Amino acid sequence: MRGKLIVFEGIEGSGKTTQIHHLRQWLDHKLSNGELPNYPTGVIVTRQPGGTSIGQHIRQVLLKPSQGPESLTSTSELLLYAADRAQHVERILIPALETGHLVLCDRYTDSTVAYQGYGRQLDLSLIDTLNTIATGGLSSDLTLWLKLDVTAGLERITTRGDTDRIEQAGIEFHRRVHKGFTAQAKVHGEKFIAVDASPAPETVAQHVQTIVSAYLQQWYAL
Ligand code: T5A
Repeated sequence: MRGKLIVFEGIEGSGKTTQIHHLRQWLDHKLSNGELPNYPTGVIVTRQPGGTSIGQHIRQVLLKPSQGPESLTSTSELLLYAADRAQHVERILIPALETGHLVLCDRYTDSTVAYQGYGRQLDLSLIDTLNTIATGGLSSDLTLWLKLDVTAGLERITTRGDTDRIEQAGIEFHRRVHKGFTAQAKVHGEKFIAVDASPAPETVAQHVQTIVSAYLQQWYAL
C-alpha cells in the first residue's frame, strides 16, 4: 500500500520542528503497541530545504546571510528551492511513499507560494509551474498549517539565538508570508488544516494528534 505524505507549514518559529518530533514519538509509540494494525512500513521525518545531501548544499546557499552585489537574487532563490525540491521528491519522497512509509515533511510547495510568491512578490503562476515541475505532481495527503502571529514567531526565533538569511528579511516580508499561508488555506480546503500554534507545545501536539488520528482511520481503515 502506498504511504502518505503529511506536511507541516507555517511562518518562522511556528513550531513545525517541535510538532514533527512530538508526532513521530506518538506514531512510534502507537506502532510499537500494535495500535495501528494496518499501519504502513514506518515513519520517515524529512524537510525542505535540505532533505538530501545535495539539498544540504543548496540549503547552505539559501540560508547563509548574504548582502551587497553578490547577494542571492529573488529569482535565484526561487530556482534553488525548486532544485532542492526536485531532488528531494525523486530521491526521498517517492521511494518512501512507494515503500509504504508515512512521511512527515517540514515544509513543501506551500512555503514557496508563501515566501517567494507573497514574501518576495514573484509571479504566482510561474511558481505554480515550477512547483509542478519539481514535484512531478506529487501533492501532500494532509498539510498542517501551524498558525501563529508573526511577531510571536519572530520573538521565538530571536530568543533562540542566531538568525538565517530568510529570518532576517524584516517584519513586512514575514507579514506577507503569513498572508500567503492564509490565502493557501482558502485554496486547498480540507486537506490544508490550520492548527492554533500559540498554546504550549504539548497542547498543540494534542490537537495535531486528534487531526492525524482522524486521517489515519480514514487512510488505513483502523
Ligand atoms: N523557505 C522554505 C522558503 O523561503 N521557500 C521554500 O520553498 C521553503 C521550502 C527554511 C527556510 O526556508 C524558507 C522558510 C525558512 O525561512 P528552516 O531552518 O528549516 O529554514 O526554518 P523553519 O522551517 O522556519 O524552522 P524554524 O526552526 O525556524 O521554525 P519551526 O521549525 O517552525 O519552529 P521550532 O519547532 O524549531 O521552534 C522554534 C522555537 O520556538 C519554540 C522552540 O522551542 C524553539 O525555540 N517553540 C515554542 N515556544 C512556545 N510555544 C510553543 N508552542 C512552541 N513551539 C516551539
